[in-house]
Amino acid sequence: MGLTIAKFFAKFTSKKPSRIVMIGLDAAGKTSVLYRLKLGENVMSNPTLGFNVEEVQFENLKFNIWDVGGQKKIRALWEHYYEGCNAVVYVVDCADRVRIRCNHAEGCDECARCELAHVLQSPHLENAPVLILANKQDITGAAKPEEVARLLDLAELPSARKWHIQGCCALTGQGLTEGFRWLGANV
Ligand SMILES: Nc1nc2c(ncn2[C@@H]2O[C@H](COP(=O)(O)OP(=O)(O)O)[C@@H](O)[C@H]2O)c(=O)[nH]1
Ligand SMILES: [Mg+2]
Repeated sequence: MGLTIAKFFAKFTSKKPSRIVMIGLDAAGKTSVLYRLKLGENVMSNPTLGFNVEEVQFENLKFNIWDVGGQKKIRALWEHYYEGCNAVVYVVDCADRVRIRCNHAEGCDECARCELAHVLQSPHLENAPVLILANKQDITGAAKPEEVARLLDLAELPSARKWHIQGCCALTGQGLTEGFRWLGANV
């Protein structure tokens, strides 16, 4: 995994400063993915903004990570992190089927599907490719990537949006190389 991930990062770090936002519901596995990437120290965790954002800087590349979900009121604050963003990594807990998709006709601000839809409405993210990490594939009964794609309505995204769904396990790192390889090729 190391070499491919290194190549992926080289692609970013050779150019102007890059920004990736990694988001998802709480407990989806964002911090675990980051840890697996072994990018270095968690340089900042800032709860004073009204939400807790992890910031990891690796050479010229900056990762901002936070939990979406149940935070409708502070959504405007996220825009600051979306600005100049080159890519989105959206992490989904595939073992937590109840929270992948709500059954409210009018939507909600708690499930993975509705939150992704909100996030992608940001004008700053208009051209950003989206890597969806269908995490926790090691858990028996977890929804498979194809099913998650359906539950998230990915096929309904505008045709200009580049997206890719990748099954993975953040604990072992399985699938992360493939996922980030796609991202590297599509930024
Ligand atoms: N079985 C399993 N557990 C995972 C996986 N990824 C994360 N977890 C666990 O899920 C919990 C939440 O993970 P964390 O990375 O803190 O989620 P975050 O809130 O999105 O940052 C922790 O107990 C992790 O150990 C995975 O791929 N498989
Ligand atoms: Mg976390």
